[in-house]
Amino acid sequence: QAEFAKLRDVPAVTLDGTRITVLTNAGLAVDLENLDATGAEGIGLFRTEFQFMVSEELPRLNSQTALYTLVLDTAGDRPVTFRTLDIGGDKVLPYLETEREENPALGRRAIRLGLDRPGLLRLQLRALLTAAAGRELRVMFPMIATVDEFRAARELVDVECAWAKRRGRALPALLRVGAMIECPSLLWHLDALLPLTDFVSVGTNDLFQYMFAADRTNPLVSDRYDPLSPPALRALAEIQKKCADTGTPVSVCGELAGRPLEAFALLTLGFTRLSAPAGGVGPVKRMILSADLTAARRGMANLLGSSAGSIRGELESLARKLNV
Ligand code: PYR
Repeated sequence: QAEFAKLRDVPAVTLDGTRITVLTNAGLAVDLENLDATGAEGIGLFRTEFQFMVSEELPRLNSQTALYTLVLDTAGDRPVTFRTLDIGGDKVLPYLETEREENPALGRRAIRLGLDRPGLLRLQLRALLTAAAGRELRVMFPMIATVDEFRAARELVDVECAWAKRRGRALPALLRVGAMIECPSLLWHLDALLPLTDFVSVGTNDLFQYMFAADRTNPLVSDRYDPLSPPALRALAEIQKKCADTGTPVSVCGELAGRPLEAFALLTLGFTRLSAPAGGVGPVKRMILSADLTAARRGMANLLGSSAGSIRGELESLARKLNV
């Protein structure tokens, strides 16, 4: 821990000079102390559903606005990306009437619920716009499976902006709207999606759950497939390349980004923005400071061609050989 504290204010630059942005994930006011404690450069994923999950009733506009204001005040110049409500499916709220679903991970979660109940999503967007008046607002939508869903969600942002304008309210000085990439369907529609987004963030937990068709809450199957495998890493490489080609800022905010070996793999694929759980920020930063990506990329290119189900061992050897 003392070692990581020393790294707090050290910029995350690889040995061969690539600047990496290390952000952290948060969801409640108590998580905000992790920003200063870890030296994370901002919040890459603020999970707004946590406030809803710890409330006895639907948080009112005022309390949503108060939380988002506190988050932005605390973060100061550091960017914060708010993810709109990711509830439904297994995350049920007792005060919100929802239907029982046989297969909740594939059910009406997240943006699906938000689009079916636009009043709920609009209230949240109103709170975000109010909290961010005069400053930067970054908002992203979870579980987008089609370009139309993103378009519809983005339209609600426009509707709320128009509403605020009509009332003479100050709007954010800068508004960026993004999509989470966690449904595999988007991999074959990035050419259509990316021009509509200001940024994207890859939610690797869900993306791999859906790619491998393995429920990540079911211990019988959750560890059966390794994210450090050619199909998973090739999917990520494809996303990174399409984003680079279109100049779309991209980050990775799944658990993967917080584990040094996995984060090393992400860097070799070209990702430069990672949002890690607070405990992962120090270890990932230490890895970054010791990594030579030029050498690592050559090794990774070979591993991606492997027919193995997991290349974890090979990647460990590569990291060891390069003293990462
Ligand atoms: C995911 O990885 O699926 C997240 O939602 C972070």
